Amino acid sequence: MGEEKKGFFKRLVSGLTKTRDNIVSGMDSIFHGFSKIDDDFYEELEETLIMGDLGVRATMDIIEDLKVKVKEQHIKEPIECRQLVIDSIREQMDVGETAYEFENRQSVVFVIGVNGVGKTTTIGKLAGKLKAQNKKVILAAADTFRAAAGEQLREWSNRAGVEMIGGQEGADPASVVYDAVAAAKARRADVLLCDTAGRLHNKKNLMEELKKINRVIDREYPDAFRETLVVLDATTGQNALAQAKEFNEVTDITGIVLTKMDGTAKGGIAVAIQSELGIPVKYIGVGETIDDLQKFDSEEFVNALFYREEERP
Ligand SMILES: Nc1nc2c(ncn2[C@@H]2O[C@H](COP(=O)(O)OP(=O)(O)OP(=O)(O)O)[C@@H](O)[C@H]2O)c(=O)[nH]1
Ligand SMILES: [Mg+2]
Repeated sequence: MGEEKKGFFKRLVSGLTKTRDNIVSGMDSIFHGFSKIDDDFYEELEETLIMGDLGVRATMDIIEDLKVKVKEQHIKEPIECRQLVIDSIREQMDVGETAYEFENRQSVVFVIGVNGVGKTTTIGKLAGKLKAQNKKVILAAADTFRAAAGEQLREWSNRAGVEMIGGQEGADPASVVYDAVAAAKARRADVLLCDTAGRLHNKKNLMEELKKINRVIDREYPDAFRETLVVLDATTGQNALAQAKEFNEVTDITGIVLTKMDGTAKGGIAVAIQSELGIPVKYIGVGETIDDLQKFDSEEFVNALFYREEERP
């Protein structure tokens, strides 16, 4: 592992401490507490995974998978199931190889989510990452609902050293995006990142506005590769899942960004979201600074989630 990667992994491990304590202690007491693999064992395990916010569907899949393997491999000891459960989650969470294609294409990243989940912060962090790869990045400040929103994005654009296109408070967000697309074309930008409002006068308004912005991008920038990221706050657990479902009705979501994974005990929600929606979690936020966004790596994730410091493989 390179030094930078090591640093990221460390942050991930420390960010997931509460989630790990939550899930691992429960699992350990089952794996060590049961002397044989029976219905009670499976029931307890099921309960622990659900309590760990992995969701009903993912939990059922994991248990089914485990039962098959236990039978096939003639496993007798509960403790042997531990690794099987971990492997099962890792396989389920694999994002696939094409997940970050937008980084290498001329693309528009449309970032949506309810208020306060971390959209603007995530865009700032992403801009920093892309800039570090020598990409030409432009930010579109399409949250014109609050005056402070544009200023907040401006700060991030300065921090990341990228350009931002904004509008006055109350300006039509779709027209800001229209201008930003024109700028992206004129300057041959690699990636255009669009920030959006998380709250309007009501939810219907918000959804209609997002559709409108989406249409502008489709119409004005048809050649651009499209990435639509829904940002979800991991601390809200099952609520995050419900939000993702709603946004998925408005537009085709291509990925999830799960923020505030640091300090939450509900990090297992990443597994639930992937399993229930079939949409990959592509990034996770583990803090408030520009370096605190990581690509989702299922191997690292399960390692950080399940192994305590002293037993990490
Ligand atoms: N601890 C932690 N805080 C985060 C993370 N991501 C964002 N935040 C914080 O969450 C708060 C809200 O972040 P914003 O980026 O403003 O959220 P937003 O979705 O743009 O909010 P609206 O524009 O109001 O819809 C800020 O205080 C951020 O610093 C994260 O990964 N970890
Ligand atoms: Mg914002």
